[in-house]
Amino acid sequence: HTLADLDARVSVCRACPRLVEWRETVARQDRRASFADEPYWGRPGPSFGDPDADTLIVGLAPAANGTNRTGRMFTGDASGDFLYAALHRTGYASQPTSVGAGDGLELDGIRIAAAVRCAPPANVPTPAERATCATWLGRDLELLGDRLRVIMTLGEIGWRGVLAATTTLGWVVPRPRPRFGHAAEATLHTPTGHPVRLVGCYHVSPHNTYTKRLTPAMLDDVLTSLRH
Ligand code: DU
Ligand code: SF4
Repeated sequence: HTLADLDARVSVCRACPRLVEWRETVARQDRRASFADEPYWGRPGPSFGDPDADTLIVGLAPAANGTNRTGRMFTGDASGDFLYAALHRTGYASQPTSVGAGDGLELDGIRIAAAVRCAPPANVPTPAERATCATWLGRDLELLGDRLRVIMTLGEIGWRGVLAATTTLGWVVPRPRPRFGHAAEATLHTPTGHPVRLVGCYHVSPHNTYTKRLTPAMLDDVLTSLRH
């Protein structure tokens, strides 16, 4: 299987009934007024970016009117605008904005995934939904293989999703389990002994960016540190 096969398969997943209902209801009848006439994706969000990436960014979950509308990770909402501007400033993205399919955006060296691929009500997935979707994250990790050097998570849900997925895959995860924090770091090892850095970053949600808990400079610093 290739990453393109994986993207196709995750796009039709229906494993979490509550999230299937929510993603489809928003897409069908609860669109934000400003997007009322637009087509909505209404499905799980596949990962996006460079298939030869050595760096994986892991977010929380699609926004109901963001990725759930555009079908691309972090695309179509304020969180994504903040993230892609930073990826462009730090040389990972070909342009500072992500609008959706056909806009010409390419990422270089980076792939973006999420701990949960379907938009959850109030942006809060249940523990069972997180556990179920960790399987898809694990498949992304397996397909990136030994090219993968760094995983950066935006927020604690992503951090925990990575620890769950890698533990299931038989990676060596430090004990006690590393704790999430902004610029927190740990080293995981794949079953073949290949080291992978895990780096934490506060999530790019408006809750964090409007209050300046996460500033553009803080995000740029973490992104730049991924290259070291
Ligand atoms: O069709 P494709 O070349 O595999 O690209 C699919 C999708 O992935 C495209 O919308 C751009 C993105 N992408 C990227 O961001 N960086 C790459 O190096 C290659 C593809
Ligand atoms: Fe499938 Fe993940 Fe969506 Fe659940 S959240 S339905 S596991 S893609």
